[in-house]
Amino acid sequence: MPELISYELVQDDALCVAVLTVNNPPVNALSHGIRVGLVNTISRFSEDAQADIAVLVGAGRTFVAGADIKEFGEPLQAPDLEEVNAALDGLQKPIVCVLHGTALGGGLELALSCHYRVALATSRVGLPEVHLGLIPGAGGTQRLPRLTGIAAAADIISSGRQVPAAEALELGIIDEIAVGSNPEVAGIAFAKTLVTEGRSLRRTCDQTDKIERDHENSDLFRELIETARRNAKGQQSPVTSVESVIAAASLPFEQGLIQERRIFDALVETDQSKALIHAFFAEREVGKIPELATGKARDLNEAAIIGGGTMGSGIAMALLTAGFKVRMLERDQDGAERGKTNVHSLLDGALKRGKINAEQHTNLSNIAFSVTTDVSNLSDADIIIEAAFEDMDIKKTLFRQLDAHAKPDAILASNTSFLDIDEIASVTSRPENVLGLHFFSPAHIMKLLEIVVGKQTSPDVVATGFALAKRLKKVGVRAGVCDGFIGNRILDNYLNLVTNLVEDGTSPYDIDAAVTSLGFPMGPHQMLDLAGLDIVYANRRRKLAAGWVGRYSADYLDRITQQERLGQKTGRGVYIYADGDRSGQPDKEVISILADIQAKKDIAPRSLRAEGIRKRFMAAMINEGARILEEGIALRPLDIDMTMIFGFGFPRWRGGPMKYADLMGLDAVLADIRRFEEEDPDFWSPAKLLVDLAERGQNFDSLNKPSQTK
Ligand code: T1G
Repeated sequence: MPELISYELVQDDALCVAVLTVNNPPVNALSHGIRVGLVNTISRFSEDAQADIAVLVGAGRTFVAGADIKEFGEPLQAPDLEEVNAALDGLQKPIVCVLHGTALGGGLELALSCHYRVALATSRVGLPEVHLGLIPGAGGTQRLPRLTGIAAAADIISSGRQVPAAEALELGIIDEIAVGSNPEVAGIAFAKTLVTEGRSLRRTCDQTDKIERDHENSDLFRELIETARRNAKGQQSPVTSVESVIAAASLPFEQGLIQERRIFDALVETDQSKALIHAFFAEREVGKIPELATGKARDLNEAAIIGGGTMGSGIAMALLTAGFKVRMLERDQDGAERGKTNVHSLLDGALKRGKINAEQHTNLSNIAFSVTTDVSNLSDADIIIEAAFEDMDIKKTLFRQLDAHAKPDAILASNTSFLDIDEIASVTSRPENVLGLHFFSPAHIMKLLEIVVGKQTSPDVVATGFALAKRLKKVGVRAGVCDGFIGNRILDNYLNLVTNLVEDGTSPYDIDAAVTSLGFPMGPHQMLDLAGLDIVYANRRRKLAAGWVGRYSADYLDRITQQERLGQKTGRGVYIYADGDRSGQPDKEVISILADIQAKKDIAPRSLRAEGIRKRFMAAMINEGARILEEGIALRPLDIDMTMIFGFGFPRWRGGPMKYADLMGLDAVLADIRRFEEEDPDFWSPAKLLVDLAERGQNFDSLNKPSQTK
């Protein structure tokens, strides 16, 4: 087993350089063994009379990318990272750190404790601990502001963003951008320059001119806190991270470290941090599905899209920017022109925002993308994604045609948001090559991609779906076949709840306010107005025609929709949208429509307070999620969490509905549902899985077993 930290003396002319290399693939995470190795090799360098100067580098694709998150929640084994950094601070000989790849979190903190920092041109640095509900816990909030000043440090730490090398140089985080791509060579070259120029130790903790400059700037501090609070949208650690940075301007270094560690230790215990760490690992685990054990992803280069409407053009855009050649089929010339215009306007927007350059814009618009009305022109496509009207007969007709013209191993996918993939596959000669690829609008922006696996879909095709998601930089989630798969099924369920609560007397505007207070970007009625009330109206009509079971209480939405008030696109829906105002104002007419309906149905309106709305809203999602798990539509609870976070605005710092349930305690969730069941037994029967887990004292996370495909 290679050494975790290697120590090698390199003689370069008169200079003897100790090269310390961190070797812990894949990202050189600072596990306990690495921390022990670092303390030992730092002390070895200190005592090695031969070594004039040291260079610290990471082996493999990146310098240290942070503490080992897998160790969180375990008892901390000494030395902790701050002890390693203190050992660096204690050195009497200079040490240079070379950054490459992504030097993040504890990795950057380690580098900040070295005397000098050199970065390869393509490297990026950052302190992303807030994405885990934490703050830097090994001096980052005290050392970074000493190099950059308070404002830049607050921005970098509270946003958790990655800083490109050029900006890091400008801010004073690094001293030089190295030429070439070999960290050790770059480090030795820089070390030689240091010695030639007679530059010696330069401890970061001793650099105080920038924090002294900011010392009394209370206006700046207030503004930094307010900015962090506004951007955090209810998450705690971005705000406390700024408080820790600001403390660097007034506290001596050692006291600043103590305060930082106190804040860090408190945050580790919070539900927000547990939820965010869950989301971090779930986002990587969700792509590990059983089919990968046998399935082999096919090469995809040429894609075809059926339909040039909003979804079809969004999917085409996602494929084009991921390097695919894309041919769009529309039924006639007008449709083809419309589809072409839609895609070209998306490309123009990307050019305007600097996402693509002029050359890419020309190539994508005129070479990579084309439209046709002749289905025989799709015979070269490796994958064909149908994004036509949501009608089963239309889809079946299309899939018969595609099956007749597509090449034998072409994959045929439907972007349907709820229709039965098995029924669609049944009209083709290749059901093993058929699956659902459910994109979310706007398809070139939303990260969620539900990969709907039919009874006969082959493992190769499933594996190809996940490889496509990765290539599109989306989060692929495996879903079984049912009405609405995972996300829309949960959405349907909580919209049902919402319309029940509104008809029973809770204002739609109170519902939205309560839901946004949970951390959602918008409430259900704001979301309906954005999507278009006609979309869900059609869905309700379809379900009523199919024999909807349960209480129907969306009359108020039907009445609004039937008045052609479809939401933002018509300037009026549940809310009124004055010109250009996308936030919307409550509409008295909606309240009178509700009063009229309640009078007609002899309902004595009973309004819920915010807490009652929040509890019901979350419990509905958890209960339907448990049913989706019971039926095997979702593989694991984490798949449901990823779906709701990446497709439906569930706040990441709550971890998704199933993690939220675990943090609440399944007993408490079940008690809520039993109470609600007394009010409305129709809607609130608790899922059997939830009851079983609660009775066994287990939680949903116990079902997130490590993937079968390591
Ligand atoms: N600890 C443990 N495992 C990690 C890890 C980490 N910090 N980072 C990545 N992995 C695993 C990951 O789970 C996956 O495992 C594999 O490495 C490849 O990752 C004291 C307390 C570095 C940008 O938050 O942002 O330092 O699935 O698929 O797309 O103040 O990983 O293969 O089994 O993401 O190339 C701060 C988190 C920690 C960085 C690479 N650092 N990592 O992205 O690969 S807290 C972070 C990332 C901290 C200090 C505090 C990304 C990446 P598997 P990947 P990638």
